[in-house]
Amino acid sequence: MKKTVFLGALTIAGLAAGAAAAGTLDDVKARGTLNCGVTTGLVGFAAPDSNGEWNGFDVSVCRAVAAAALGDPTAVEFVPTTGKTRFTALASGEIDMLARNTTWTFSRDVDLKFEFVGINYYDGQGFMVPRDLGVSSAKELDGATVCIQTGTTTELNLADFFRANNISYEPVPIETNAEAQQQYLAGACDVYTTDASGLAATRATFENPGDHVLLPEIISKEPLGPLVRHGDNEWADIVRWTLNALITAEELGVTSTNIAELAAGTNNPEINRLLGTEGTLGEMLGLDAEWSKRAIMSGGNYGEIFAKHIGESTPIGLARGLNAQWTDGGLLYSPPFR
Ligand SMILES: N[C@@H](CCC(=O)N[C@@H](CS)C(=O)NCC(=O)O)C(=O)O
Repeated sequence: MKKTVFLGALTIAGLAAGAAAAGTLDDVKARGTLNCGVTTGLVGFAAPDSNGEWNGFDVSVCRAVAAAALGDPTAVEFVPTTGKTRFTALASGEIDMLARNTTWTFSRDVDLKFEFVGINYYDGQGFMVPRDLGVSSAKELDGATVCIQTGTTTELNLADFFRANNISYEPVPIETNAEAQQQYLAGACDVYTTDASGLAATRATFENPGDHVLLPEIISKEPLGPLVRHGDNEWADIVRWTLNALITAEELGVTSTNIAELAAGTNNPEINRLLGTEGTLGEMLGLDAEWSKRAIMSGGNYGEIFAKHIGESTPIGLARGLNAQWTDGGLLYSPPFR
């Protein structure tokens, strides 16, 4: 008897915890804005323009989710976070999602209790040095001072790499990319190490980008993607399938230019399901039929977003590489819209 009462109490406690964690979509709708955690500023990925409007590859994911869930890609409150503050901001409920070059790791998922809903950029950690340092490999960096952002995976990878190669370094800990850039250009560190995409984005803002080289070593896997808290699967589904909609749209050739025409109906059933003219996928998510159409219209499909903000025709100049569609030899592969 006692045992039954005890179990009953536990079940109720469990349900209460579940209820407290759930309901992010309702909160977002009641508020009328999505609180999206981004970086403090990394041009190409997330940074305010001269009008104070946030723009970039990661920002586009926030806008797509706002378009899907609220019907308005501008209904986003961008919350700048550092490598250190991002996880508390998400865990505490200050933000509804984090879209900030954050690496999906075991401990962030299991220990910090976050759910990575997918990968929007397959990256790895690299090194940047001034060209006149005359270094051509990271293995030549014995005794170097290294600017490194605290609270990041890159801090741990750096230690591993130097230890494995029997060389030493002196860390110069910094909190934001702006600070890293300043310290590096002032010569406070010989090397700046972070995600290779972050290095390319940072170098692109230098007065003389050609004076700095990215070394050939990529020392880690940094699968970057948006994340939410554990405990609200319905919300996680919305963020996950919004990202998948952007990826699938590129695979199926749905672009910001032809979407209006395709949304009138096509003879490709998956395009029709994606755009809501066939099936009830939107309803299953607790949204309307046009959720993903709005998400894609907010900034284009994945390929359009990549090309506009960080691609080869931008100063950042990143090749698609691993981030090409699986049909083009890359790793981007959305599960089917069915
Ligand atoms: N992917 C790594 C590193 C992420 C990171 O902090 N990147 C820096 C350098 S690219 C950044 O985004 N800085 C922007 C900022 O300081 O707000 C992680 O998840 O720990």
